[in-house]
Amino acid sequence: MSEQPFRSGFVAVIGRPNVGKSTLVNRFVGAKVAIVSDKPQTTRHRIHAVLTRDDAQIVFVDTPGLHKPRHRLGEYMTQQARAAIPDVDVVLFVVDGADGPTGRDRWIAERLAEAGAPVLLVVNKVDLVAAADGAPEDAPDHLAARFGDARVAAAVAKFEGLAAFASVHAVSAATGEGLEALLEDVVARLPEGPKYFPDDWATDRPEEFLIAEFIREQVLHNTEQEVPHSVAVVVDELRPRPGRDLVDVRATIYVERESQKGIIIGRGGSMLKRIGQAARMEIEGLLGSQVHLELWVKAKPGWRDRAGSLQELGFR
Ligand SMILES: Nc1nc2c(ncn2[C@@H]2O[C@H](COP(=O)(O)OP(=O)(O)OP(=O)(O)O)[C@@H](O)[C@H]2O)c(=O)[nH]1
Ligand SMILES: [Mg+2]
Repeated sequence: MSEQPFRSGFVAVIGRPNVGKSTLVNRFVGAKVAIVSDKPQTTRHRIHAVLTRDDAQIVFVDTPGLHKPRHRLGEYMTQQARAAIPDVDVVLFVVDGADGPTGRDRWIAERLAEAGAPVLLVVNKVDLVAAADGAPEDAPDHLAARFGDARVAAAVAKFEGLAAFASVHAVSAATGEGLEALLEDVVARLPEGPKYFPDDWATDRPEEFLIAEFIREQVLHNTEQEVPHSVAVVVDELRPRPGRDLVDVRATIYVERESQKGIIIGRGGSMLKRIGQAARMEIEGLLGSQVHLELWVKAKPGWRDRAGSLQELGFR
């Protein structure tokens, strides 16, 4: 009996903002490696998320959504995403099955045509597609035969022609539907190779990064319009208390304008309290200990367009 080879490699997860890339990556690795929100442009950095199995190690590279940058931060984000495309073994092009294809989807599909690696079309949010009202549109026979649900087949049909994809999948990162088949397709395309990361690693990012992101996620969930996009979070201190199951975390929430400080703090500090409580629960889950979280709010005027400020806030 011949032994199965161990496969390993890098899988870039690419798409426009808000299509569900980070949700998908978290689901695959079974941990919260990347924060998620219903606001576009949630992810700002490239994040490696590692899934280790007996027969394979898959390193998913979550990326910021590709969009048209309006400031230096946006340029950094799209550069992070584009730089992930060369040198990977597989590209997952994630689209929102319930919305599109948009001009941005077409633009990305064209760019991906030049990727050296096979590009898999991942039509996400099929739970929303299947639940839609109205009569489904017609889909080509090969898709109608493969996808039991006529609405899902019609959604896939809209995207299938954007490029010459190596394969096509309809999934829901929210419910898990279609993810097993997608994962097996990905693993089969990886070369034989070593383990790049230890077995118990979920991400290459340090605890400070995840903690800052968990705090920013709560800001995203609790604020609207320009405020969520104007926020950056830096962990200033992470210190276990000697002899106790307690970690002190001090972090600063940066905003772009003095007026935004009031929004984050809220009446009588109520908003900051809500953000802090929710973030603390997540951080306690991550660290596996009790956490004392101290949050500060500071204005750093126009930081999204200033090279120096971006550097200070970790966008290097
Ligand atoms: N119904 C449904 N919602 C989903 C699914 N996948 C993601 N979402 C939601 O879509 C929104 C965006 O998800 P994210 O994972 O943050 O999307 P993203 O592509 O990483 O977004 P950016 O980081 O901004 O590029 C969130 O509200 C998710 O809960 C899905 O399969 N079904
Ligand atoms: Mg994301």
